[in-house]
Amino acid sequence: MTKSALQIARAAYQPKLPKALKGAVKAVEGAATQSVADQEEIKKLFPNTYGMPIIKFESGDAVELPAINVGVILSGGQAPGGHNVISGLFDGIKSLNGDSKLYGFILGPGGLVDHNYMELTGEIIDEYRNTGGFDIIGSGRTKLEKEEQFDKGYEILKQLGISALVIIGGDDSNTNACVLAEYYAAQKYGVQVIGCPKTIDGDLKNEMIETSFGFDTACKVYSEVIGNIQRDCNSARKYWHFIKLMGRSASHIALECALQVQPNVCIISEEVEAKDMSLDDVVTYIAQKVADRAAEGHNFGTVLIPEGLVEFIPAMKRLIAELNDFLAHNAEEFSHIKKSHQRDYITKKLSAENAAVYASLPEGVARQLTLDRDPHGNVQVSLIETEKLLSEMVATKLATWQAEGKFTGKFSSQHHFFGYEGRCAAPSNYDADYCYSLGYTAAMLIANGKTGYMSSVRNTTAPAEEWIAGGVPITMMMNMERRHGEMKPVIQKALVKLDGAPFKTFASKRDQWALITDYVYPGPIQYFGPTEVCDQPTKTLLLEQGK
Ligand code: FBP
Repeated sequence: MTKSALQIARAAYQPKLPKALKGAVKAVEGAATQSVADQEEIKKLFPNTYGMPIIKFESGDAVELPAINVGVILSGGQAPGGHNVISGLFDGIKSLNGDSKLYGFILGPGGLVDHNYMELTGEIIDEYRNTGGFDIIGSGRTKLEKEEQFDKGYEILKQLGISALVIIGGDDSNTNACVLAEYYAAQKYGVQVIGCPKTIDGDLKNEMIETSFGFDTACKVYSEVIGNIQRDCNSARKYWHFIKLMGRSASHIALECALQVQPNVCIISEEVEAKDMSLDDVVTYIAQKVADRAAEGHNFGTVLIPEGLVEFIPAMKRLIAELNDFLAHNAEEFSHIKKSHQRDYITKKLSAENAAVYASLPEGVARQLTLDRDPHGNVQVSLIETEKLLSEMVATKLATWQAEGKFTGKFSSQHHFFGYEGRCAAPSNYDADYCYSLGYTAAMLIANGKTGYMSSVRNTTAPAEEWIAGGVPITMMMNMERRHGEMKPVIQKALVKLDGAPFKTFASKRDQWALITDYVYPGPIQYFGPTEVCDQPTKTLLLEQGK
């Protein structure tokens, strides 16, 4: 494999670990926990893994432990730092007993079910330390939810002598990890299951999970390129750039990038929903900012749009919910409808209110809403070209205003979608350290016999020495939600809080950023250099922690 100079230098980086993980550890148990909502139902569904205590690791006495075999799965979308979770896990189990072995299941949860695996030796691990991507074993979106899959998985775990499985994934994958942990505990299979919080979207977080890994690096990559676009935009002064940012549900990425680059406009889906805004309200809001800047002689600007926006516009959300339910139950019938008749067919099946909204959508958007779901039943929002939809609608509105004499400027747009560019970036120092610690912590949870836990590393705005490592029962994060037309126990998604410090800071500045040109150009992630340049966490995390 040919390597870049940075790759070679970066391979030698030694991720920082919390002080408590540097030698032998002991697990300190906190009080019993309960789920965030629907306690009775969740307790009934998880009799073996409900109510367990929060775990915190502290320095302890060295104990001789037998060698263990551990399996690891990367699940869902890529996020910078996955390889460091695996190297932390590897180093963790080796620190417990040098004969321990790590097996990786290939291409996500499907690898477990299909018995597709490889042993991850020290040599392989060393090739991937501090690198981006999930290519060490690949990732996939197969949903692990059926007992046949669990049993098929158990066959290979038993064959390889694996007594613990680590699932690195987002909220859906960790929900499945918990269901699997419960099932293996109920069957007394002797296999522990531990989750690790991954997703660039940043929406798997709570009191005990400060952030999901990958969010830090991905936002820094997007902010770098948005900054570059802003400088181009401020040099040519002739384009409005409509920039869609990944984040299929929550707007954390858009908000963090806005805090980093100070764009002219940033839409936050959660606010759109709270204010019950229609698509036309969003378009009018953007068009007004364009008109206001034009009045100052500025016919250029930047607009950040979260990927999941359409699902947060209440009327669209109701439509999508009905479409999800309908398509979940009628997928077979729908697949036989000719493409040219699909729109008519769907319109006839929907309730009157939703049919009217559906009929009003441009052809392309309407079609995208009925395309294949992902295995979790979600609309594939990354396929909806919201940046083009909005800029076209803004252009139409401005043309009307021009005819009425309310707009005298020029409007010319460019479109961008940043998502895949950031998901496999070389992890920032923050993600490199955080991920390594998450993996190492998972090893310690396994050593302490835990199952149904998520690896948790907290206090991460302080120096790594002071980070707090431990575990949090996954059932604690659960509530009941409607999925595929049925009520299911799932981890509650963390959306942008409108009363939280990150949003409030943005809201207090946005009118100023809209009118005057006050762009910030963050530049590329730095891996070597002064700590204030290399080790900064996200603004979101700093603000959430009152820093
Ligand atoms: P995860 O939630 O699995 O981490 O994936 C997040 C994400 O990057 C979203 O931001 C995006 O909508 C989606 O994955 C794209 O999925 P795919 O890689 O399947 O195109």
